[in-house]
Amino acid sequence: MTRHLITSAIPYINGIKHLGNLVGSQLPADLYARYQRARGNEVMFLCATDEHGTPAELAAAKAGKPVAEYCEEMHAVQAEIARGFRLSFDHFGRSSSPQNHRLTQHFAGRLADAGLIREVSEKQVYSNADGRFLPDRYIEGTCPNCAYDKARGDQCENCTKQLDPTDLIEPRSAISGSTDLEVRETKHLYLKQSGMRDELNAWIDSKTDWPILTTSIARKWLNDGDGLQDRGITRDLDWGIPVKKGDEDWPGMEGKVFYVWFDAPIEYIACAGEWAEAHGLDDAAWQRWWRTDMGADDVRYTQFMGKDNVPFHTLSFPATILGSGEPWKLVDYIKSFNYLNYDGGQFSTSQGRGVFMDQALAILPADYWRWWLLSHAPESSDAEFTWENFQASVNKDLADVLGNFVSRVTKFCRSKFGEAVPEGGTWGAREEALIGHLTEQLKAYEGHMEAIEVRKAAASLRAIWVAGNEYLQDAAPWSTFKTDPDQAAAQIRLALNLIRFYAVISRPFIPDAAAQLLQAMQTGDDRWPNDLTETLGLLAPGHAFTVPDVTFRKITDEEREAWQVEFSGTRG
Ligand code: B3M
Ligand code: ZN
Repeated sequence: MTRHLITSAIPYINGIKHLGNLVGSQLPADLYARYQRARGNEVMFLCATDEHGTPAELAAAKAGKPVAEYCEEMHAVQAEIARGFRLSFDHFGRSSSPQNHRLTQHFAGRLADAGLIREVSEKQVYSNADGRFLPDRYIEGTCPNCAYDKARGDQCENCTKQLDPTDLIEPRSAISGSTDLEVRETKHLYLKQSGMRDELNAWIDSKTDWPILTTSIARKWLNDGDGLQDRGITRDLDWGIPVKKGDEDWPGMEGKVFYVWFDAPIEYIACAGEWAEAHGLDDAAWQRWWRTDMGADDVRYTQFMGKDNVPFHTLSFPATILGSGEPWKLVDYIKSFNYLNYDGGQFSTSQGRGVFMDQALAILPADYWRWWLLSHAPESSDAEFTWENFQASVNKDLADVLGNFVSRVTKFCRSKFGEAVPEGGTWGAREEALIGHLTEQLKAYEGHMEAIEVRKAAASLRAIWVAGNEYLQDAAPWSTFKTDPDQAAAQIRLALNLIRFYAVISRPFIPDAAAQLLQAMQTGDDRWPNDLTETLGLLAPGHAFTVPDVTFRKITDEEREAWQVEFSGTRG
């Protein structure tokens, strides 16, 4: 038995995520966690909301709520949607948890003691009316390039020009609108990660089995000019984790918080602490996942994320962990994803373009989305969601291939033999050939799942479903029945066992359908198949079953067209 620690990039708190976010981290992480559990391994699957930083503050302000209250509400909303998609987190934590406060301050203290932190004086815009420093995006004014009057201090949304706050004409505070601004000196902490280049390079070099997408991004940032610059890890914000050195105050850092990208990855660890607390367990219970001196040396740790998050996970977070000098578990494998595009453009949270997680669930059950998204995961390149493609995949793979197989087999059996596995007949060459073929296909499927080749795994699974259909077509028990009912019984017995087999191996992709099929087959036996001859005889003659309701329905052209129109604009 292996122990798998699995984390998904933690989604920002500011709003509901779109399907592109989902397929880039949480969903494939769930697929892998479910697969490893199904193989009998011990799994700790963690995710959380990323609650700090300016986007959280801005979203709360827009919602007219105190940030803490906004975050609490949005956490509950995201947790509910995650349940809707059947994301099987062992814990869905919060980066604002007390555990993360303590741990983030602890890491900062260790890094300071190791001489890896330096203080830097900077000039920053201060708003007298608001009584605070303003981050770049909190300053608005007229764009010097295109005269757009709502340009932000970091960028003009209208002409996309990157800006400095001092470039803006008539700058004002985005919070109060006040123009009473001045430039003041302020001190910040920097993590001296530039000095760790050799150590990080050696670490990345040792990861020869990582996806090229992951290592190429890491190498680019490590070795291209200023990629590994020292990073500011503090900010002048109200909301966040107060800057402290362990549990001591940090002179000169009063009123400042850690930068969101410093504390967010630390939440992966803190989340395990939250999990332990939620289950009334002690520190040793979570530390055996995270500390190599507490048993985590035999843990395999896999992270899932979109490609834009790779630099933080291959450079900054490892620098934090290595720099602490403490025996924390480092990641063993980073699975990263390209982008999913939406119907000729990009999914966009800020513009509300595409399909968002709550909207998707309002249209169709989770399994339909899980299947499409995973079988089209943007692995080797960007992928695109179109409604035509979605309709075609659902109708073909789920309704025609899998759903139809289940319905034909169970209904035929009910009408000719009754609602129990029929007796009589024996397997012949056709059945042996099918078992041989399925054994090979299953091995391929398992190989792709182990390697986290998501699209290939989906293709193998589909091939296994297809093989059952072809067998049924070829054996044609409905005609066999007329001349040799015993033979037809043996064929249907095999086919009913295939339904159970499909339920077990398809569960990581389509958990609800799998549960429905196991229930229809009236079995709680969800053991992963080992020897297929044995597996396909588990439901013995006389075992009762029921005909399930439609497992997957088809998407009609009218529905597709209506959704195309409904989701062609942007969300308000
Ligand atoms: N919240 C960015 C994102 O959702 C960020 C990930 C943090 S992972 C520690 O894409
Ligand atoms: Zn502009």
